[in-house]
Amino acid sequence: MLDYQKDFISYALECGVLKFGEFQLKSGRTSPYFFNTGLFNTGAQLGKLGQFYAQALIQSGIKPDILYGPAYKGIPLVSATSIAYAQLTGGDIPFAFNRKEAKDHGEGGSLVGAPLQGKVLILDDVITAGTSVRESVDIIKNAHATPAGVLIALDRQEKGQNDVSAISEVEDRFAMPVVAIITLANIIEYLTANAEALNAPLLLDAIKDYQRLYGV
Ligand code: OMP
Repeated sequence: MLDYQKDFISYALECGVLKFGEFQLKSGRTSPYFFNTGLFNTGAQLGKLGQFYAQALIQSGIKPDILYGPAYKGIPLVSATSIAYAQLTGGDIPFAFNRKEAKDHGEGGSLVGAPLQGKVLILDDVITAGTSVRESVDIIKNAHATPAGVLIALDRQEKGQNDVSAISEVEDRFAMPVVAIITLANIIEYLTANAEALNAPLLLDAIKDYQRLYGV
């Protein structure tokens, strides 16, 4: 695990973004942990979140022409990441996002920001079963641009609709990479290394039980 990944897990714990307990997921699964990026909800926290996304983008080697954030949660993500990327590298990547409802006056349309063209990197929060990526791919293709990858905060490393991982399903179906700042394996490594401080043995048992059911 790289230093920025370790720092990201510490920061997520500090901000209450990574929580342990019993959580009902969008997929209907009951999970012993939950990662809520919406709780990075102050200026300083969003600024730091953008830096973590920008570091993962640099680490991935992907060179997108534009960042795309699906409404609503993707909007602060593309904004914060593009600012952090410019600060870290001096590079300036345009960004765009969609409206949930198309506007029929003024500039019209459902896309806001830079023109959606060239290689588009989708920014999202978490992939569990992979349902939300499909909609973004459709929007990008309808704009005659090319989906070039997905950058997320956490890969939960779970099965998608079949027995393979949701991430591999997305990668195979859309022929593009999915890159995460951290994976569940990183969280397990972190808990194992900080076992005493975090009362981790019980958490690790619950996570391993969950992995036996849904993990890949
Ligand atoms: P899929 O669309 O099934 O991949 O689920 C991803 C969505 O689930 C995210 O965009 C979140 O709305 C939500 N989610 C989290 O934010 N954090 C988690 O740890 C788990 C989920 C989830 O419900 O699976």
